[in-house]
Amino acid sequence: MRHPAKSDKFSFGLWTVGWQAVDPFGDATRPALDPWEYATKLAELGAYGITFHDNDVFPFDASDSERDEIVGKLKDATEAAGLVIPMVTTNTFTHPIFKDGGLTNNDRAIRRFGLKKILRNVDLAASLGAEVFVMWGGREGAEYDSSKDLNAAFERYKEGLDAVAGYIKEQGYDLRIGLEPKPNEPRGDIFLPTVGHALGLIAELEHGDIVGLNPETGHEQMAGLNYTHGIAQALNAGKLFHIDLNGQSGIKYDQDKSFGHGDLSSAFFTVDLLENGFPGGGPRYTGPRHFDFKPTRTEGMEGVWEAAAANMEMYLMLAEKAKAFRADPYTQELMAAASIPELAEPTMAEGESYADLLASDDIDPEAAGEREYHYVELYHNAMRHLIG
Ligand code: ASC
Ligand code: MN
Ligand code: MN
Ligand code: MN
Repeated sequence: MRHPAKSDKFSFGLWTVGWQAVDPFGDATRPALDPWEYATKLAELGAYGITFHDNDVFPFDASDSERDEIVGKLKDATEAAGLVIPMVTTNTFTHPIFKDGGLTNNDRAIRRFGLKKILRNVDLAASLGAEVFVMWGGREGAEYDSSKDLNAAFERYKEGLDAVAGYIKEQGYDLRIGLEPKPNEPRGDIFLPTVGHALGLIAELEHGDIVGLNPETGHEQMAGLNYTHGIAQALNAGKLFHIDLNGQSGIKYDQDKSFGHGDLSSAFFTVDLLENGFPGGGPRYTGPRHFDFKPTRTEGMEGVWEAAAANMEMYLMLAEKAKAFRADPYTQELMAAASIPELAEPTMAEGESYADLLASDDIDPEAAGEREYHYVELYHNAMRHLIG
C-alpha cells in the first residue's frame, strides 16, 4: 500500500493520539507529549492536517499571553511540518462547570460563560484558517428526565447555535459549523442523538445556512444506525460539512477504534460513497478525511502511532477495493439488473398531471411482485472485492 499523500486529505484530532487513556476505571497508561510533537509525528505518517479542542492545546485557565504563546508554537510547528488546520472545536465538557451542559445548562450564568468560551474559540479557529468549527455537545443532555424543561432546552440549544452562527457572520469569517450527534456518553441521553435529529433542529435555525453536520462513524453505530446512510442523508441535504471516521463494534460504549476496526463491510461502503459518490451522481464530499479515534488503553506510544497509521492504511485499502468493485463489469451488470440507475428517474413524468398518473395502467402487480433484484449477489460481489 502506498504512503498517504497530502492529496488524500487525512487529518487527526490532537486529542486522538494525545489521549493518555484515562478511563472511568483506570489511570493514564501513556505519557503526555507537547501538542506540536503530535503534529510533527502525524505529518511524518502522512497526515495533511490536524484539528484540536482549545484545551487540547492550552489549559482551561490559561491567561491570554499563555494562550497566545502556546498557540503560536503550535502554529509554527504545523507550518514547518506543512500541515493545515482545517477544523477547530471547543471543549465544553471536561471542566465541572459544564457538568450539566454549556448551551443547555439550567443555570443561565453558566450558559453565558459557555457561549463566551465558544465565541473566543471561533475567533481562534478563524485566525488559524479553519473552514469548519465542530460543536459536539457531549454534556448537552441529561441522566434524569425530571431534570430539564425539555422544550426550553431545545429553545436554548437553538439560541446558542444561532448566536455562534450569527457571530461568525457578523465577523465575516469564512467558517461553517459542524454539529456532531451522539446518542449517549458522557450524558445518559445527549440532545441531538443522531444525524436525523440534528438535521431537524438545523432546519429551524435562523442562521442554519452555515450550520451542518460532522457525523462520527461510531456515534451512529452506538444507536444501531447505519453510518453510510447517515452521511448520505446529510449529503443529500447539502449538510455534510465534515466527518469523524473511526471504528465501533456494535451498540456499546463509544469505542473510538481505528477506522474499519469493527464493522468492516460498513466501512467499505462508507469509503465507496466518499470516493465514488452515489451511483447516479449527486452531491459529493470533498472535505478532510478526519479520524477521531482513540488508541486502546493497552497501547504504548509505539502502539499509538501504529493505530494512527492504521486509519489511513485502512482507508486507502478500502478505496482501492471500492474502485475495483465499481469498475467491475459484473457489478455494473448487477446494478443494471437491480434497476439501481432507475431510482434516479423521477417517479412522475415532467408535467404529468395527477389525472394522467391515476389513469395510467402500466404495471402487472403480480409480475412485478415476482421480479428479481439479486441484491445478495451484488453485495457478495462487493465482498469478493473486499476479501476475495
Ligand atoms: C469531539 C469529538 C468527539 C469528542 C470526543 C472527546 O470534538 O468529535 O467525538 O470531542 O472525541 O473525547
Ligand atoms: Mn466517538
Ligand atoms: Mn468525534
Ligand atoms: Mn469522540
